[in-house]
Amino acid sequence: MPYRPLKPSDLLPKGPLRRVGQHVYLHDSLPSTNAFLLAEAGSVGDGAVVAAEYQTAGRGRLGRRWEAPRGSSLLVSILLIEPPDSPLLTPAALLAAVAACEAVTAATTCEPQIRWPNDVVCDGRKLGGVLAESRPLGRKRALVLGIGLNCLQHRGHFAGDLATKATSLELECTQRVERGPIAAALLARLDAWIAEVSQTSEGPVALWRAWRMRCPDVGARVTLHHDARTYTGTAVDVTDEGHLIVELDEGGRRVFAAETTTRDW
Ligand code: BT5
Repeated sequence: MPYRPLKPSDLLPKGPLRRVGQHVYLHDSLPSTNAFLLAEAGSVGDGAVVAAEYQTAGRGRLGRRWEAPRGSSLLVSILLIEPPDSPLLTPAALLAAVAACEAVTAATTCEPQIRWPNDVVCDGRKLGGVLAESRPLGRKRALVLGIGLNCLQHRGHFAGDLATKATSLELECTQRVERGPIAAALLARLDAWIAEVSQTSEGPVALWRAWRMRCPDVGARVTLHHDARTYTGTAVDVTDEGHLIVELDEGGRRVFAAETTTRDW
């Protein structure tokens, strides 16, 4: 796939950032940008950003894989070193999904939505995914926000079940897709939300509102897998923690946690 390799200056927006992007590491290939920052959290410092053109073991949730041809995508992770009771820990994935939608909306002609829990979708197909992971780091926690956004893929790049369920900005946008401005917008929106949620009392509510505005799932039919069982029903609401409340076809309501539930397309 023809692509222009990303440069550190592509990733940083023109305006100043508060926290994100203190150090930017660009790799041609890594096992996983999230794994890199979790392993190096003690040495790379708060606000570090790592991006890779290719991942040999890109991670999804619950042990799944994230697949992207070399140079096709934005594969980016951000490290935040947080106190153990940080207000960023619970909404981290939600924050990254909102920032990814806002960045794509600002930098392209595509306006993605969020599909519960944190898929970034366009026209019902998956454009991107986010993975938030954390681990103890001394008395603090290393929180890593990882974002994968499909940018330059053509139809033939999506194999197997991705052929019908994935999409890219190249396929969705009317204009030429350049990864640099999207990456810069992504870091700017992450930086803004991180400051708002961690420093203002209204931040978490504002983030939650932005997430709901982009998530049309209330009222949608859903098939969910949890604890080796399949559930079907209608989504009726989302809790403050981001869990999905479902009116089950078998009767009754049940709350499904984002971290332990998978959803059929
Ligand atoms: C996610 O997991 O959607 C989170 C993906 C996060 C990837 C980023 S890339 C940078 C950072 N470093 C990492 O190692 N990871 C993060 P989940 O909801 O579990 O979805 C995974 C599922 O999405 C897979 O099982 C496939 O079905 C599908 N999938 C894999 N690659 C895809 C792609 N490029 N586009 C669309 N769907 C994909």
